[in-house]
Amino acid sequence: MNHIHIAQRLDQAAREAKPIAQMAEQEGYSLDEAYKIQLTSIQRRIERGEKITGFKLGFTSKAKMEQMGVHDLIWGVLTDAMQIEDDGEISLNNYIHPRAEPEVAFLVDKPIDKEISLEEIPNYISKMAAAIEVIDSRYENFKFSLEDVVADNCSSIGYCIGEWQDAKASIKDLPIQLKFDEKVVQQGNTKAILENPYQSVVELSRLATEAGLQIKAGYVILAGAATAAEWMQKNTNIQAQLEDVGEVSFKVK
Ligand code: OOG
Repeated sequence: MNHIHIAQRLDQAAREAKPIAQMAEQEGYSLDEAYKIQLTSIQRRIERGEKITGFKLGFTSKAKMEQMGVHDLIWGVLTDAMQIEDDGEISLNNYIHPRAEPEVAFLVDKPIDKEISLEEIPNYISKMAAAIEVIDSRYENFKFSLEDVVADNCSSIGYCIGEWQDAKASIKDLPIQLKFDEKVVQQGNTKAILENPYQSVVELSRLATEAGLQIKAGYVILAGAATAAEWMQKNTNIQAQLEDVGEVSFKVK
């Protein structure tokens, strides 16, 4: 199977909300090839009229690496079709086996087209918000290798952003919680995200530059979950709270 066929299969699995078997081991593709498959599947979305709205980082915390058994930082692409309105509603029927993660989101002010350092972040990012990412692996049983998950756009399916706030100078130690119907189901701290979630932007600037992609003004960057992910259930209100920054929520029907 060539990478176009693999991208088609993953794209179709997402559209039909039907899981498929893992393919990386059988097809023997490399990590570089997995990113090529990812971009090809994003290209299909763009051809259908979707617009790229940003990037997500994955496996930036130990909690996530341990939960999924994958230990390398990964990145994927967000599109407008993945956006969930704050205080909005989604139907569980459109997903395979979705999970929610509490995250920190950044808004890009100025295009990032080179590798930047932590000190340079304020030149490029001025807003941040509490966020929830919905992940929904296209693979059976939510099981995958590093190459599989990268080809599958890092399990991305949805994201919900709270009200943008001025980016704080230091975000190394902010408690973060995920609540289902007011009950805390996951709690952590931003220091779990690469010791400092701004480091996610630094890593993305390096990886995107290497891949020849620009991080445009207006793009959203999701820094990666601080905690393990939680299975979503019907008729639940899902909320994330990031101390000193804000909160965000949506309903699952
Ligand atoms: C892969 C995506 C990981 C994160 O925040 O670490 C991720 C997965 O667990 O399915 O989004």
